[in-house]
Amino acid sequence: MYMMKNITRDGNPVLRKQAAPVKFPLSDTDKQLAHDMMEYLINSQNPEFAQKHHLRAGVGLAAPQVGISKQMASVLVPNDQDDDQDYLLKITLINPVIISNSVQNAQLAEGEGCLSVDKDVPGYVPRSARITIRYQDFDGKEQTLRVKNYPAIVCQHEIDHLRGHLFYDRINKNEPFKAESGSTIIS
Ligand code: 4LI
Ligand code: NI
Repeated sequence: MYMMKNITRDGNPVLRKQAAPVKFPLSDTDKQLAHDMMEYLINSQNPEFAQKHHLRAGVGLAAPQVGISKQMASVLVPNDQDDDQDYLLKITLINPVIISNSVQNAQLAEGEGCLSVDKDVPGYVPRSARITIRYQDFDGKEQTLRVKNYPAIVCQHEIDHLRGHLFYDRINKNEPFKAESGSTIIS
């Protein structure tokens, strides 16, 4: 089970590397990795568990964030309501590629946080409002996923991790809260 001590922090070179493609059939180690990343997200979103074990809550976790430079990331976006079982998006992306982006951008009103970045970096992180992702499932089968708004932002943040990018790379240094006209601000 992953804990905060297992999460790599900004400054660790693994976070700046392009991650390697995952090979199929999945090894038992890779299956375990997928399971453990999703488990971290579930645990981190459980208020009692998270408080007891000092887990920082997350909706996405990429393999480089647990020190493994492979193209695998888990996303667990809860529903707006507090239905504990129901998720807006629960997925493990393997070898994901964004194959199309909307022209329209979107950003989180409160900026982005990252389990690997301990300091707050204020500012909008402009991303595509809608994306189409090609990825492989656990069986190695190619899948296509279309997502928009918050889940799309989370997926882009996680895929960035697989390319060695961190969210603050995308914040406008001079005008951190400048939004492109017509872009969506998600709150
Ligand atoms: C508790 C239980 C306010 C500040 C609002 C918390 C269950 C920030 C937002 C959560 C912000 C859950 C989140 C991300 C932001 C901010 C991630 C709380 C966990 C909100 C997820 C990857 C960016 C994702 C919306 C600096 C660790 N997550 N908030 N950004 N939530 N969470 N990101 N932004 N301002 N980061 O952080 O998992 S994409 Cl679900
Ligand atoms: Ni992150």
